[in-house]
Amino acid sequence: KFLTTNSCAVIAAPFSGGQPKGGVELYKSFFICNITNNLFRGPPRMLEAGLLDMIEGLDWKVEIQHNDFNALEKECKKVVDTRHIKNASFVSKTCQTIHEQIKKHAALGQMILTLGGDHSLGMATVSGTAAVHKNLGVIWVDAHADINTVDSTDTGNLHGCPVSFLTGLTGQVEGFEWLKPCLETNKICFIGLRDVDEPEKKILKENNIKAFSMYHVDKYGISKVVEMCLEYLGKDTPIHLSFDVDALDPSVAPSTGTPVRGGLSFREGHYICEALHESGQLVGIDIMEVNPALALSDEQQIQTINVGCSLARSALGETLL
Ligand code: NNH
Ligand code: MN
Ligand code: MN
Ligand code: MN
Repeated sequence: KFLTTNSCAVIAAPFSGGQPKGGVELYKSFFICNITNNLFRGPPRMLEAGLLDMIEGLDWKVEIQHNDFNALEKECKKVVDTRHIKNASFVSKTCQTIHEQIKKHAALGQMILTLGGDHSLGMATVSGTAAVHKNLGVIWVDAHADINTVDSTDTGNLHGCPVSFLTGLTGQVEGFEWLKPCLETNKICFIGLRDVDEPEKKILKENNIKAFSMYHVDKYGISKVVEMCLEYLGKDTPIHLSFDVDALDPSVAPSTGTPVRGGLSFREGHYICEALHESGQLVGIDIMEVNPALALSDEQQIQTINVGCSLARSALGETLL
C-alpha cells in the first residue's frame, strides 16, 4: 500500500568507513591465500551468489545501483578530521551519495534493498526512505543499539552511531549538514540487542525507546516480539527494516565485524523478515555488515553470504509453502 510499483531497487554499498575492519567494502576481487581465490567483498558477493535472479524469481522487477567509493576514500583521506569520530568526511560523503540514490528510487514507488557495507550506512538508508515515506517507522535488528552520540561513542566508529544521527539525539554534527533528523524516537523498535554500551542504555531509557533484547526474544518468542513492534509502530506506518547480520548468532552468521554470542537463530531472523513482508508495510530493507573477509573458513564465508541473501528473499516475499 506504500509502494506503487513491483520494482525493487538494489543498492550495492561496498563501504567500510564506519568501522575499522576491511572487507565489507571493496568492489574488486582480490586474493586471500588459504581462504579462497577471488574473494569479493560484502555486497558483490551477495550479487555473485545470484541474489538478483532470486529476487526476480519472487516476481520483482530489479534495478541494480552499483557503487565504488575507492576514489572518494582517497579524496577524503586528505581531509583531516578534527573530531574523535573516525573517517567523518568519508562516512558523510558516502552516506550522502547513497541517501540521494535511495530517495530517487523510493520516489518512484520502488522497494529499496541496500546491501552493506557497514551499518553507518543506516544514516543514508533510513533518511533516504524517510524523505519519501512520511511518518516512517524503523525496525532495527542488531546485537547493538547503534545509538551512540558523537560524545558517548567509546570507539569513535560511526557504525555505532547512525540512530543518534537519524533521531537528532546527537545534535547537528559538523560535516553532516545534509542529514537532518528524520526519525522520531517513538518510531523505532530494536530487536536482538545484547551488547549495548552503558551510555546507550541511558539514552534508550531516557528517551523511552522501544527495545527488545535477546532476553525479550526468549521471554515472549519472536512472533510476539514482532507483533508488539508492529502494534507499536502502527498499521498505517511505512516500515524500514535495518538488519545487521550480527543480530544473528555467530553460529548462523560468523563472518561479520563484531559477532556477539547468544543471538537470533536462523529461523528467528528469517521470521522477522517474513512477518514484515506479510505486514505489507515494508518500504526499505538493509542487509548490513556481511563481511566475507573475516571468515575463518570457506564454509563460514559462504554461510554468511547465503544467510544475507536468504534474509533479503524472506523480506521480499519468499514463502516456505
Ligand atoms: N557500540 C559499539 C560502538 O559504538 C559497537 C557497535 N558495533 C556494531 N554495531 N557492530 O552494530 O562502537
Ligand atoms: Mn549495527
Ligand atoms: Mn551490530
Ligand atoms: Mn507476497
